[in-house]
Amino acid sequence: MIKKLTAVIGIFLFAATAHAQNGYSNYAQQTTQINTLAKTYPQLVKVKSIAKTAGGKDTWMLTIGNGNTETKPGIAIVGGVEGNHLLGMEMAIGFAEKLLQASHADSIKNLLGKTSFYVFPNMSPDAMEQYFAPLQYERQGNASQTDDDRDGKLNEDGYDDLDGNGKITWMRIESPVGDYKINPDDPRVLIKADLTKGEKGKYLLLPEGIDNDKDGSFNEDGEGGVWFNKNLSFKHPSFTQGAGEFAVSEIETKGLLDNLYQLFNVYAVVSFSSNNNLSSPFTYVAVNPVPRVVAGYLEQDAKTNAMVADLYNKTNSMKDAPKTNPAGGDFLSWAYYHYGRFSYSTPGWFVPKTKPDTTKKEKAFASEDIQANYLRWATQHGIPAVYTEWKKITHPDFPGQNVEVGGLDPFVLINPPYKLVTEIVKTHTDFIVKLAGYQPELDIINLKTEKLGAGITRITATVINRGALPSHAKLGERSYWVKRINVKLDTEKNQSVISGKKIQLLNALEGYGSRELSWLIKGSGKLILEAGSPTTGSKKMEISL
Ligand SMILES: [Ca+2]
Ligand SMILES: [Ca+2]
Ligand SMILES: [Ca+2]
Ligand SMILES: [Ca+2]
Repeated sequence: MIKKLTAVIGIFLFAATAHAQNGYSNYAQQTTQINTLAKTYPQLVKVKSIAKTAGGKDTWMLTIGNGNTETKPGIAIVGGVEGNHLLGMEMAIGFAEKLLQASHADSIKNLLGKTSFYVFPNMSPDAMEQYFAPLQYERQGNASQTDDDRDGKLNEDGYDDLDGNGKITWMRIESPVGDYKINPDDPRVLIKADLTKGEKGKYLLLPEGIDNDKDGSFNEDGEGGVWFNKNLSFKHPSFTQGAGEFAVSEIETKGLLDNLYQLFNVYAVVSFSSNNNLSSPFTYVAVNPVPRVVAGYLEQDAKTNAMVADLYNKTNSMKDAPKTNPAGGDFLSWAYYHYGRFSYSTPGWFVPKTKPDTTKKEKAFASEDIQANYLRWATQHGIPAVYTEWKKITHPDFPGQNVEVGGLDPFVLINPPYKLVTEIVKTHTDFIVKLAGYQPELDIINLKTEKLGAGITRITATVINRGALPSHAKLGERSYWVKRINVKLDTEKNQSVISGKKIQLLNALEGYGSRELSWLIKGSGKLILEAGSPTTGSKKMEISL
């Protein structure tokens, strides 16, 4: 339930401030952009809906490539992993647009001939529309109905726009048990009082709202059901808000997984979310992989992550984004642990650390605080309307207490001003194109035949990976969903394999790695040696005995 207490003031303020981030596409605009690509480049793009959400919205998938896309190694790109992250959707659609706009250039023409791209631009189409709604707040949940606090009532206590400005910000309540204080570096925001330094808090800090059902919790069950980035199967956070009744309970989650599981050729998954292993890679922790259920990066995959992160940081200027610890049920983890592929995610943008502008008498901050840093960054860059002045209100749950509503606006910490989006899309498109340049590629070299007498020939050959990426994630060796390298000798009727395997599967070949193989064959004539896998492509050679 959402109430507007002071609607008249609200309309006025809403018009003045709510769309400081104008420019992001809503769902209808995204749909138009996607279908325009399919019309403009019919030879290179196929669009389909993988699911219709509980909110009645199609979840789109674009297949980009030349000819038979499933026979080439591929990269999947996923946006809208979190419903409040509009930037990620722009990045995914923007990648498709930039790539196709450049498809006449030889380099991209060649790329589309050897790599397929699968773009899922928006996995949270229900939630993202809250950005464009009359009441703006950061929403992650889709339109499925959920009883988030399991009290038998649905959507009984959502946010309330107490100052009527059309967005949900914060409320601070003066209280002797408050754990927040005014940030001395910037009085517009609050920070946690440091009890270890003997500091005392002055305020309770809560998102703007009323305890509508008087159960003692604020805003615990509003509109918005299941979060895509909590609905996946690796460490599914069962019984928490937004996780869904069970893993992959949502039709759009299932639609994505059904499609990806059929794509054996996908070797890397790049997603855009608050999780980050690109500007700062995951590291190998020796103890983690020992248990039967792997819960940490394998050593070889951590090395690959470091190499890809290095490429990312050379291509991109996103700085200062923190390391993250995925919370479980998330897509980044699923794509590695359950899909068995190289999986990378980045928020795409993070508020850069500012330096004080001494000409304006700004001082260095005494404590690190993302909100104060953001406000100074916004001022230094002339970004308007990112903050709501604190204003005293009467709050039914805190009679006689001093309650104010205000603070940082929703969305601004994760979605930059729109004028920055073009450059972010460009650098991330460059990154994905360069990542495709690291693609594993199988070849056969040093083929030798030696006659040993009595009609027997020894064949030796080296199977190599010409790419910088390993042929598979090391973890993928344990997965049914990853096809390993198949090496096969196609013999004729008058030939027999005396030593060596006619068909053998190889484990992951490291980047630029090789494996020498040999066979003894009795007989004469020609035979075919073939090695390959969906993620590496394959190579065939004719051998004369
Ligand atoms: Ca409830
Ligand atoms: Ca408000
Ligand atoms: Ca409740
Ligand atoms: Ca409540």
